[in-house]
Amino acid sequence: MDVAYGMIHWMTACVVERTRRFDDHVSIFKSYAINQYLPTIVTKYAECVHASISFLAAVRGSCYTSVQYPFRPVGFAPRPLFLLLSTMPTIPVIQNILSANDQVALENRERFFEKGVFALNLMASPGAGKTSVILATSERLSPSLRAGVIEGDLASNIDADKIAARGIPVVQINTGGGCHLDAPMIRAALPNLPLDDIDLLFIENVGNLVCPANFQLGSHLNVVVASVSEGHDKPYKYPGMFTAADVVLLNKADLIDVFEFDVDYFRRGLLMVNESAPLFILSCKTGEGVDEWVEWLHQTWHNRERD
Ligand SMILES: Nc1nc2c(ncn2[C@@H]2O[C@H](COP(=O)(O)OP(=O)(O)OP(=O)(O)O)[C@@H](O)[C@H]2O)c(=O)[nH]1
Ligand SMILES: [Mg+2]
Repeated sequence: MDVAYGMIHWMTACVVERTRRFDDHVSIFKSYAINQYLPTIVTKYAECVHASISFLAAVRGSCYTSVQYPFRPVGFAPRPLFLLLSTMPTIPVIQNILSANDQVALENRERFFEKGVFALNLMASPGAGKTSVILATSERLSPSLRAGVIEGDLASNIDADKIAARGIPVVQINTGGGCHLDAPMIRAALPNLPLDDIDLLFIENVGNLVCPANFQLGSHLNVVVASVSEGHDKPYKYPGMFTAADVVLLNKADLIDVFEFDVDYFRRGLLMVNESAPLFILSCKTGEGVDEWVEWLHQTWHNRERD
């Protein structure tokens, strides 16, 4: 009996350990899949993992659950209590949040369609140059394209003031600690912009290379701004963000020599996660490369799908 119990104990431990590794794969897969609009599949996949772990833990009488649950009990617990905890449906809540956000994102997209607005979601690390890109781009836009801006920051109006000083309509969203913008925030900001007088809407997301990529805003184009001073390894370390990009701008090209930035290494990392996003190497400080990016933006605007 002891031997049989020992075998079950050992096998359970092995499977749980494998499942934990499996959980890592779930996390990686989830970050890609959410970007590809597949939260439902991910949820089902993760639910299977959750159910397997719960069952094994129930057999063993201890509390093995996924490390991602904040309420995870540790050590041993009475089996009825554990069974109650292990059956709590946590992951579907994530699905609901994402679907609710995506629903509002669709409404935002409809609003943009009604008003003939083409929206860009600019995402980057803090200080990579999002505001500088907006300023440099809007300066070079053809006079027939009128710009507007939504600024997203944790706090302050600093960026909005810079944009307003150029005479561009702008709304500041302060997330009060939130690490990304979401679709309801954009919906709340839109009535404060003269959408009838805007053709291109720049949405500067909160400086962060992780969260913003997971939340649809209703925009047409994801613009990821990397910068030389962050180092050439960012596409390898933050694949989710670069996977979500429709176009990548490598800013601060004037600092390439100073930082011994390996452009080929950066480009290879980008190609590994995203083969389709064009890369523009530019400097908002010197103006180098900005015209090429703006030319591409004009072409993309002309070829845009009227959805
Ligand atoms: N050398 C150099 N500095 C730049 C360039 N572009 C922007 N900067 C500087 O980088 C700093 C940050 O630029 P921002 O445009 O404010 O960056 P941001 O991404 O909007 O920053 P947050 O909104 O704080 O996340 C500023 O001091 C800019 O002057 C560039 O091409 N070269
Ligand atoms: Mg900024």
